[in-house]
Amino acid sequence: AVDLLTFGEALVSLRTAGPIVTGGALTPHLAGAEANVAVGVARLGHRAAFAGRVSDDELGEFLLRQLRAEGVSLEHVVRDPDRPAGLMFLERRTADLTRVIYQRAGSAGSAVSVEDLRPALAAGARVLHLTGITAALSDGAREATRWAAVTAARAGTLVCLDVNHRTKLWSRDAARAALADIVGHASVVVASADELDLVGTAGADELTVVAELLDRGVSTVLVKLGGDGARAYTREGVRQAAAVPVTAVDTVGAGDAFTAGYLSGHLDGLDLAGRLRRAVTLGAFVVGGHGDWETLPRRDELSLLNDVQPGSTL
Ligand code: KDG
Repeated sequence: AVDLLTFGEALVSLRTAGPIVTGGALTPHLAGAEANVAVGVARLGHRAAFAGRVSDDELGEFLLRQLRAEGVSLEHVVRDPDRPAGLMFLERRTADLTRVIYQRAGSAGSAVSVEDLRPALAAGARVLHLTGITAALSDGAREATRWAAVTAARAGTLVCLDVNHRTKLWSRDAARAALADIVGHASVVVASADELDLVGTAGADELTVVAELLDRGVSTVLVKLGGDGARAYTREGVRQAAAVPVTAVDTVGAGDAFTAGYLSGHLDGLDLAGRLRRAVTLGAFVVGGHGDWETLPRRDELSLLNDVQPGSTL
């Protein structure tokens, strides 16, 4: 069994340095929330596996090569000869605004099914990481996500669900309805403050949703607060962690890094304060560099940002 199993859509992200309409260079990168988490966990030396469907063409090869280079196990990936890779254009519109354009309808990743996932779930994992993005991709992907949550929870695997709401994929009401069937099998729920009511009563405040989740058997609710750090709720109460101060150059992928850090801390047996510390540390590494995951730390780099000032040279 691996330490962490995750599945979803690995995307080819095409990043621009400026507005798309003016043209210029596009650089391809591996992206996708679950792939980002797998890389984050693997960089820290845990055994991470990524499953799901990947196009059987050069773009799929590119995605798998990136994941393989990061030490992520791909044994249970299914190649799809008929469907294309999902694409995401990340347009750097201004320094403070990045815009996303998806071309992912009908992609290989969106066709993931229960049958695709059976071998990976049977092989077992200590942690299964799921996100609301996969549930948004197709009816089959939503059912596969729900099935994986049920199956893993029954096997005693810790199930982590990141709400990860994507407004370009579905409405808040559709997300809330779908996630209601999944969240009851999760032990750890991750959300930003504005996503929290997607796993609870519509419009309810943070404390109300947290109480609902703890009642449903969730053991830890993590609320991401960006530059303000994060809050973690358990039955014992609430704990707050400050963000690690960095110069923010690109926030894309920060939430995935946060989750990877938290789950790495769980795998290492750290207490809640230690898990949160690692979560905000990984978030800071990604916010402070370009790319979804490229600047994530190796284990020997975890303390690298301690006492760093703008412009520090080591
Ligand atoms: O969390 C970063 C993700 O937004 C990015 O990698 C793409 O998974 C992605 C998505 O569906 O938006």
